[in-house]
This record gives sequence, C-alpha cells and structure tokens, in this order.
Amino acid sequence: MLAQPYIPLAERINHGASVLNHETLDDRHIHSICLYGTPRSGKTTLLERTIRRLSSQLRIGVIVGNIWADRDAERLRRVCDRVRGIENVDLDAELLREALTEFDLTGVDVLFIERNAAVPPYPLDLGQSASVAVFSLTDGAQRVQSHAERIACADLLLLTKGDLLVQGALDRAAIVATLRSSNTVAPLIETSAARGAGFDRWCQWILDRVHSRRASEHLSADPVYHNYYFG
Ligand SMILES: Nc1nc2c(ncn2[C@@H]2O[C@H](COP(=O)(O)OP(=O)(O)OP(=O)(O)O)[C@@H](O)[C@H]2O)c(=O)[nH]1
Ligand SMILES: [Mg+2]
Repeated sequence: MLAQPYIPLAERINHGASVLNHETLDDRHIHSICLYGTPRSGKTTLLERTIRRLSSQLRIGVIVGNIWADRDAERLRRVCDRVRGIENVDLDAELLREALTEFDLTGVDVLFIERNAAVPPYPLDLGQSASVAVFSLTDGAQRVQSHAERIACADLLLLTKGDLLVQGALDRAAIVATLRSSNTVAPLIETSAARGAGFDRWCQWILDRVHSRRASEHLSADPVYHNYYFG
C-alpha cells in the first residue's frame, strides 16, 4: 500500500473550512473575489472606488482581514453597508468561516475579501470564487517576485498607482515582466485611483464574472437549456 503524503494539520483545517465556505457562498449564488496584495498597495482605495461605481448594479459585501482591519472597515462603511473587519495579520479559511456565520449574506451578489500578502506559509484557498493579486508600482520587482506562488494562482493581476509612473525611479517594465514570469494567462489591469484609469476594465471584469456565473448556474439548474446546448 502506498503511504499517504503528509499534510500538516493547519493545512487540513484550512482545507475543511474552505470547502464549507465554498458551499456557503455557492448555495447563495455569491461570487467572492479575494484581493490579496502587498501592504499599502491600494486595496481599500480600489474597493472604495469600485463599490461607488458598482453599487447601483450589484449588492456588495466586504470582509477585510489585516492588522488594521477596523480602520479599513470604517472607511469602507462610508460606501457599503455590509462590511466586517477581522484584525489579524492575515486571513485563513477558518477565520473567514467564522466571519461568514455572522455576516448578513442575504441578497449579496459579490463578496470582496481584502487580505494582505503575509509571509509564507499562507493558505491560498479561503473558499473564494476568484483571486486577484494586487501590487503597486512602488513595490518593485524583487518584492513582487517574493509572491510568485500567489501570482501563479491569480485569476487577475492588478498593478495600482499608475499615476506615480512620472517618478523616474519606478521600473514598471521590470514589475510587469516579473508578474508575467509567474502567470502568463491572467489578464493584467493597470489602475490609478488618483486618475480613475483602468477602472472601466476592472469593473467590467467583475460584471463579466458575475454574469457568466449566473448564466452557468442557470444552465446547470435547467435541464431544457442544458439539453439544448449540450445535446
Ligand atoms: N498615488 C496613488 N496613491 C494611491 C493610489 N491608490 C491608493 N493610494 C494611496 O496608497 C495608500 C494606501 O492605500 P490603501 O488603499 O489604504 O492601501 P491598502 O492596500 O488597503 O493598505 P493596507 O490595508 O494597509 O495594506 C494611501 O495613502 C492611498 O491614498 C493610487 O492609485 N495612486
Ligand atoms: Mg486596506
């Protein structure tokens, strides 16, 4: 008999909780988008602007986990009525599960999860539908490279603070090459919250994902449509 590979306890607990989170969110047809990125890369600012743009089309909730989560949650409550902060260095699936049990998920279309790229080992799967890796132009290629594993798993790459490019010392090309060396597939969107650049594409990416998910749920729930498309 082949020996089972050893999986550390923390990883197994995280896996169990992430499965439950997937179920909780899928049962309610909620599309969850996890933004993980370097500290100060502009995640909360990005969410503030995104919520202002999309709140007339989608009901949005946010769970933010970092050591200043209450401060971020307070900012986000000015634009969103469903926000919860979890003050910890990073999130794991178990922390998210606890938060979800107390969160009013009724009618929510999109749940954003903001977390920081803490030092490894960190759990990648919290139960989210999509992962977005967020870096800022001020991070530098070396720092970006240290998150290669997370970049490889991302469904979208976001490079923020494009307005700072006028500062000659910032090497955009090196950061983009580093992102692409770990992930050649995910779309890359460059944003500037200061100028509003990139937000049309980013918001469209969110809407496309929500709509395609709804379409696939509709297809799999309706045998007539299913037969029509798949014979
Ligand atoms: N120039 C410029 N500054 C930005 C941009 N986006 C965010 N900032 C600034 O970057 C700093 C950090 O922004 P936050 O949105 O708090 O970043 P964060 O990633 O949520 O930070 P943590 O949660 O503390 O890790 C703030 O001073 C923002 O005003 C941008 O597009 N351009
Ligand atoms: Mg933040």
